[in-house]
Amino acid sequence: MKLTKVLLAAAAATTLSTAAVAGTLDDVRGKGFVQCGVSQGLAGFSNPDEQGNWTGIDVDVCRAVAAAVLGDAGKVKFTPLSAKERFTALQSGEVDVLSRNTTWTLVRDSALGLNFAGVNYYDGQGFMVRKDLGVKSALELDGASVCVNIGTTTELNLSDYFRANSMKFNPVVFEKADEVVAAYDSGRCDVYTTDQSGLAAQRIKLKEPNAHMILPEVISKEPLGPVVRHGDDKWLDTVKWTLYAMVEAEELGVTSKNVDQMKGSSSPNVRRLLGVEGDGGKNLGLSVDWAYNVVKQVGNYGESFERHVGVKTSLGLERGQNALWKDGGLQYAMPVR
Ligand SMILES: N[C@@H](CCC(=O)N[C@@H](CS)C(=O)NCC(=O)O)C(=O)O
Repeated sequence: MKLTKVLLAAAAATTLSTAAVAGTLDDVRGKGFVQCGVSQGLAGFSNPDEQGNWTGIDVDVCRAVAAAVLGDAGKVKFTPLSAKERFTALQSGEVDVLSRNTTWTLVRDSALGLNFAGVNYYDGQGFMVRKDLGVKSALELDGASVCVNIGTTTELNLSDYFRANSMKFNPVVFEKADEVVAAYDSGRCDVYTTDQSGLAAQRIKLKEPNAHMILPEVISKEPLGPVVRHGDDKWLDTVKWTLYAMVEAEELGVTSKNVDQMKGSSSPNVRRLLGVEGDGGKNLGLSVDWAYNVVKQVGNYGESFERHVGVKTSLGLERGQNALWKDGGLQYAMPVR
């Protein structure tokens, strides 16, 4: 009897919470902005300047969603979240979307009640050490102390990797990324481990970036992407197709600079993407120029990548796995038709 009551209460709670968050697309339209969960500051991904203006490829995903839904990429509010806080903030409805270098895993995509809308950066976990440690491979790290963020896949992969290679390590864990970096920089640990893009971003903050090196081993797959709540298919579609629109635009050669001329293109794919032909916007419950607004205001995927993390930025990352599929990479948009 008691158990039945508990189960009924749980079922009611689930129904209620699903109902409360079932219409994020409508909620966002109603309030006039997207509440976007981001990191507490990770260069190239989501980083505030002194005036509190956020930039980065994860920020661009939220700006692109605002452009698609509201016609204005500026209509985004940001909630900085630690790795540990991020999923609760999304589950509770504090944010509409989480766009925060978050790895797509089975547990997060199922048991946590969340859906990943795609991958905006394919990454993998690596290790950084001081050059004067004299180590050339991660396999020489037996007995090392390792600085790591709590609540991340990084922690789990770290322990898998050492166990699989019969090595021991001493974890030095913190909730805030800045604490992890400061601890590593002050010599409290021999090794700093996180996603490779994170190593590139955090290295800039070290007192002597050139005194450190990234070891060759990449020990995991870290497909990073935006996340929404289960039970909200329209919103999932919105975020998913916004990402695809950015990738498709790059593939079709549509950029923020030429998007107006491209509206006059004779290519059926370009015309459909930009709403000159077809019902793409209508089918998503968006305006006819949803993808035009994304490209015009935020840019295509390649533009966003080069602006924030590419070879000309302080992170200096190559496209690598994040090149378009036709250039040997993994970025591939489903057909916009
Ligand atoms: N991709 C991993 C790691 C994500 C993560 O939180 N990494 C740290 C270290 S780079 C971070 O983003 N810190 C930035 C912050 O907390 O502001 C995951 O999803 O668990």
